[in-house]
Amino acid sequence: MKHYRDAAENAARAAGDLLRTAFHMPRRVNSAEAHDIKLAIDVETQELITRLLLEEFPQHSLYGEEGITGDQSSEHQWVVDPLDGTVNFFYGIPHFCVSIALRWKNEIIVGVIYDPVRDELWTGQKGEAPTLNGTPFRVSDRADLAEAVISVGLSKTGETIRSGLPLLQEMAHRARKCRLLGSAALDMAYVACGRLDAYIEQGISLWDIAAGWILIETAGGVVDMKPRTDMKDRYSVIASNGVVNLGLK
Ligand code: LIP
Repeated sequence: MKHYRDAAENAARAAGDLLRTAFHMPRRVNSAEAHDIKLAIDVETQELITRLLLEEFPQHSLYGEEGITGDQSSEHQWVVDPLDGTVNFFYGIPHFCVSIALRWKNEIIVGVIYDPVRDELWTGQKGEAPTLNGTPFRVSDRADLAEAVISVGLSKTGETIRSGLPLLQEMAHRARKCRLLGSAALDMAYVACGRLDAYIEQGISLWDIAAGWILIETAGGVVDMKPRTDMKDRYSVIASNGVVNLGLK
């Protein structure tokens, strides 16, 4: 397991170095929609991660936001978002990250999230306390929603915005504060280390939340992921410290 974790950390740091440099350079846009932008750097970063991980583990496969590599039925599958928070990156908002998880027989066993701007590396593995830059952490213990800070994501489509806004309105009235930070993976990492008490989003992809899932679970929190029946390969996620009373039906 340590071998997998070290490889994920090395790949995340290498990808982070590429993104940190590219952040100060002109953006090359591959496509732009009403609520989403795809950049060339997303693809280049996933190519780097794929090369580093699959050179070390040729039997493994990779499932990423920018495409898949290898036999997806292989026992070991890397689940990767090379640049989470692409719209933030495009607009020069320094809140984005690299997210890398390893799934073994359908169970996430390793997760790494790296914020190259703040040089913050979250690492989690099954059966161990997770760490932030080497220091162990736990979720918060705030149970009262009125004292909680919640992040809500609205994802990328009119449908997810329509279904997310009522939730955002409800949480804005009931929680101390609500945030829309624009990076699901960093939202998950922030819940895991107690900076946020919960994160909610409808219509999110597995690569956005896979690494964060094991960080939160090993830090004592709870992640409720439900596949959306109306959207292919999309999930509704409620991630929390496990004690905050969100009162959601
Ligand atoms: C983003 C997520 C965010 C969500 C955005 C988008 P990307 O991922 O991190 O939570 O609201 O719509 O899905 O596209 O930057 O990898």
